[in-house]
Amino acid sequence: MTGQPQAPGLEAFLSEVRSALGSAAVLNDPDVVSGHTTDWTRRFVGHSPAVVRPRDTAGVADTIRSANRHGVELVPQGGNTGLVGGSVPTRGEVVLSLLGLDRMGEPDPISLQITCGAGVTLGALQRRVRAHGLGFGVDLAARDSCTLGGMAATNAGGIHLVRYGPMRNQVAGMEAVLGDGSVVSHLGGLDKDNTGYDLSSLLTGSEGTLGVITALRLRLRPVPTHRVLALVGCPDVAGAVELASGIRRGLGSVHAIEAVFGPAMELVERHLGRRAPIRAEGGWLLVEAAEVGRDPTDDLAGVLESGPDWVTDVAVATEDPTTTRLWEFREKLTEAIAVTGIPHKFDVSVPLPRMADFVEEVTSGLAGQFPGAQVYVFGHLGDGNVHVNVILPESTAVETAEAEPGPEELVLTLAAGFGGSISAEHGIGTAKRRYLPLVRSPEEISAFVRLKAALDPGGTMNPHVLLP
Ligand code: FAD
Ligand code: 2HG
Ligand code: ZN
Repeated sequence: MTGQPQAPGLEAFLSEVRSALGSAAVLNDPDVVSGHTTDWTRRFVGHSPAVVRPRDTAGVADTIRSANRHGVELVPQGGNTGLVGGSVPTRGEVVLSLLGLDRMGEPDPISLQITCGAGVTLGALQRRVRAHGLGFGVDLAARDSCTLGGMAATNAGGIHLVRYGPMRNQVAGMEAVLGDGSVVSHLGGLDKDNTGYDLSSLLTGSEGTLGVITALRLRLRPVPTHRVLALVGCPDVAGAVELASGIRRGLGSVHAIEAVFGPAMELVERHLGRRAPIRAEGGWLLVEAAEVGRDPTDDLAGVLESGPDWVTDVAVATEDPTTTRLWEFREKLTEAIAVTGIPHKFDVSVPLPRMADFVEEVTSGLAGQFPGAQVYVFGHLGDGNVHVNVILPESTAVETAEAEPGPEELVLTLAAGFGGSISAEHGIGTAKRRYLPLVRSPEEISAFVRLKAALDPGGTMNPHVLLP
């Protein structure tokens, strides 16, 4: 806990919230609060006087209105699996935990939709709809902790984006409490509805800066009955890109195109205690095809056979546990990095034709500027999105990204210079807010500021996140 001043109205706020929500909704035992003040990577360690945990939308609205009255800043938090420091109170804000909003409706087999509270985890949703032969379009390794509200707030991507798009494409309706305390609800789930501004889309990806998402109407997908996964060894990044592009062009049932490059594979192999079934010079591509009622194995084999001549070494899986064990060489990377050190994480996207040059320049640039740094590159190659993780020889925990400026300048400037984005999926958070002007014009940032002022006039909601 640092000596930063707390809002003068803090005690009045907490007492008002206790009266409105019940005293059990305000947690201030330091041991409990500390569980909410460090991010998943352990890089961002904040502090907070209390965690407020409402159980319904009215409780969220009461909390936000009271925070406005007393000048208290709030950090919305779901599963706290975000990777850019956006869900932790880096400046002593009160944490508004949404985990209590965990009600889940029944899946509607006609519209293929479901309504869920924002605090429902992705894993709980997957389990609920699976019994009905349905699945969800976004899947990611943090599934048992991350919440649907947090995923919408970050517009999460994940491993099936190449098939179903990001979280925004799954949202058919939303209920939210805006920063001024007003409740906006549009949960009808109509696929066609051109009646003005799309507030659900605006709040998706807003990282808790405009309001709190309290419930979601979500699109569901039929669970593929047939899946086939191939691990392909590639000579280099350019080869992996060439193959990924051929698969995007030629495989209608494509379900995932993921890549793991050199040292990242060695790291995850050490972490898992086993080696990938095939060796490769430069990298590995994991390609999944999936369909309902039809086996896409021959289609996948066909597209690989008509690919580059060097495609010779391929490991294939069609059933668990082999499929899961193969996926782990990609999915367990974040965990493998976390046990190795405190990383600086980047989730950049670059136009695919320039990807190989970007990976070459970023790895050689990092080696030159940060001797001894461990650099791991992997990601959603089919989407033009790679994750660059950098563990500096002496990485430390910090309150704000400014306290330990590391490779951000190099990696983000390079990505922007290649015509890419400084965030393809995790968002800007506190980690990258200084760098937003690299990819957004002054006019765009000014529009962002005016939107925030309109929906959150008191500057209550995550005021130190996203905007520079
Ligand atoms: P939190 O971390 O609690 O919050 C994230 C942001 O959303 C914060 O700014 C917070 O203030 C805001 N927020 C949270 N809930 C709400 C709400 N109800 N209303 C308004 N704002 C809210 N991301 C990807 O995109 N693709 C991946 O493949 C992926 N894989 C991951 C794998 C691992 C192992 C981990 C740890 C993380 C991964 N992530 C990935 C990152 C992360 O963004 C997602 O896990 C998820 O979107 C965050 O959900 P959460 O509930 O934990 O949100
Ligand atoms: C993934 O794709 C996640 O696995 C996390 O987005 C990436 O650990 C990372 O950098
Ligand atoms: Zn990712």
